[in-house]
Amino acid sequence: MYKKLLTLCLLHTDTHILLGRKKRGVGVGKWNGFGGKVEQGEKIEDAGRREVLEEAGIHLPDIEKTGIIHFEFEGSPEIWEVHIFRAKEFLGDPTESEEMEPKWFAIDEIPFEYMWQDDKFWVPLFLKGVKFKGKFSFDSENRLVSGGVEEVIELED
Ligand code: 8OG
Repeated sequence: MYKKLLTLCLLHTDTHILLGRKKRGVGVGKWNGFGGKVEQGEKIEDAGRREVLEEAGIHLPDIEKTGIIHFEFEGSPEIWEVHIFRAKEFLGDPTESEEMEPKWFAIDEIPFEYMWQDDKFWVPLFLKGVKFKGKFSFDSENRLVSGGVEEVIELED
């Protein structure tokens, strides 16, 4: 098994979260937070900030790690380790990029049916403000097969 490190950042106000509709690549058409692969030698947190700047034109002075989720895909030797961050402060207005079309969603109108299938299990913990860890498995057609998340006290870097 080989581990691929990724980030996912969700901007969050008291009433809304910022999502982007993916315009290309893995998960095209789905609403998601902003993120991607951590580059060689890059700090995970810096990778998250970089992706939000590239994909939505927003600068994040401070982000907080809230979750780590492992994803397995049937037939693939890779485990994707996604580090999930919350940002409550941000500079700039969301701007469409080649990768993402950003939009604010009210917290009670999050479009779970147009998001990755595991999101409905962990986004409520994210919104509750607790830290969490999880693991999900997908089949070869990208359907969720099993998995879950649990609240934790601490997360490693
Ligand atoms: O570089 P690229 O955009 O392809 O990276 C994939 C992004 O999708 C990255 O931010 C991590 C994120 N991501 C997964 N799996 C899942 C998932 O199951 N749910 C959500 N919300 N995001 C995911 O790789």
